[in-house]
Amino acid sequence: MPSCSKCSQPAVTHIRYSGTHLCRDHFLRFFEKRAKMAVHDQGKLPKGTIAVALSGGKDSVSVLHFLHGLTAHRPDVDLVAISVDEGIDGYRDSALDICKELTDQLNVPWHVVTVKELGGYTIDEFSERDGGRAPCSPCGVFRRMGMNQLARELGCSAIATGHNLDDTAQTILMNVLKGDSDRLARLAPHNVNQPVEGLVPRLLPFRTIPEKEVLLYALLQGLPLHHEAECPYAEKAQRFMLRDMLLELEGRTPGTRHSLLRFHDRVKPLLLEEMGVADVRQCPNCGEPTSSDRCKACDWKA
Ligand code: Q46
Ligand code: ZN
Ligand code: ZN
Repeated sequence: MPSCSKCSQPAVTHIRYSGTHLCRDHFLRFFEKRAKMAVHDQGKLPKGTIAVALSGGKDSVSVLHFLHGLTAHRPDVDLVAISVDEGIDGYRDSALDICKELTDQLNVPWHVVTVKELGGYTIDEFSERDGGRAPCSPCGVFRRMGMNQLARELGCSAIATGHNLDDTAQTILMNVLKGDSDRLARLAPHNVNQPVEGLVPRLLPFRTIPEKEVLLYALLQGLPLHHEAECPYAEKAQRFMLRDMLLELEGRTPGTRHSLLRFHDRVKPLLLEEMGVADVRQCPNCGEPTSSDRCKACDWKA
């Protein structure tokens, strides 16, 4: 590896889309600068308690570590970690051990809710009920619901998640392909200063940072992280097909993921203006916010 483009130290990485080689210190500075800028662009860190969605993977342990450092001198901000245990045999348990280890290390309170408590079935059971199909729809629905409920009960002003550039670009593309302009308009990040009734706004500090760089950050910081293979349902999930597609496109045309993000940033305000945010109402069944007559979680429970 050649030396750093900014100093004489050996480089630890090559940032292809900017054409620079960076040493450990310059990489960490470059990484945190973009994460701070994303927080700033999303309305700055709100006062009070911020929930950090923690799964034990590289993204979530990194975002907890980053925010722990960022709030160390902010007596007006507290962190709390929240996790949803989906009930996926052989996959989630070891990840929860990592969550325990890191929250103990950082002295951050940690709360867990299970999909079984929320929806009456584990994600494995939802898959069985659905003829063995990938249970990603109920998984996403109950994860969002669990995070929102926990954060609301804990009085949190925002939920920070570790979503990186690759995740964000995949979600945008997935909703474009489904033609779901409603979801596109409501996708996180939200402006933490303009919350929607019943919905705790999402903060995505790493949304402009590629997945590979988040992994490097976690490794360079020596964070405990879940190395298990992917979720056993990942192979069947559309998201993972899009991940491979996007990586191929990125290989041919570096900057593709950033372009998708910029596209969404420009289109989102236009969609919101056209649809309005006011039609979020309470589900008559469970009281959770929804844009339809009944929320998706209640549909799955039925
Ligand atoms: S955890 Fe859940 Fe993912 Fe597994 S069941 Fe699908 S959505 S693949 S990110
Ligand atoms: Zn350097
Ligand atoms: Zn409901």
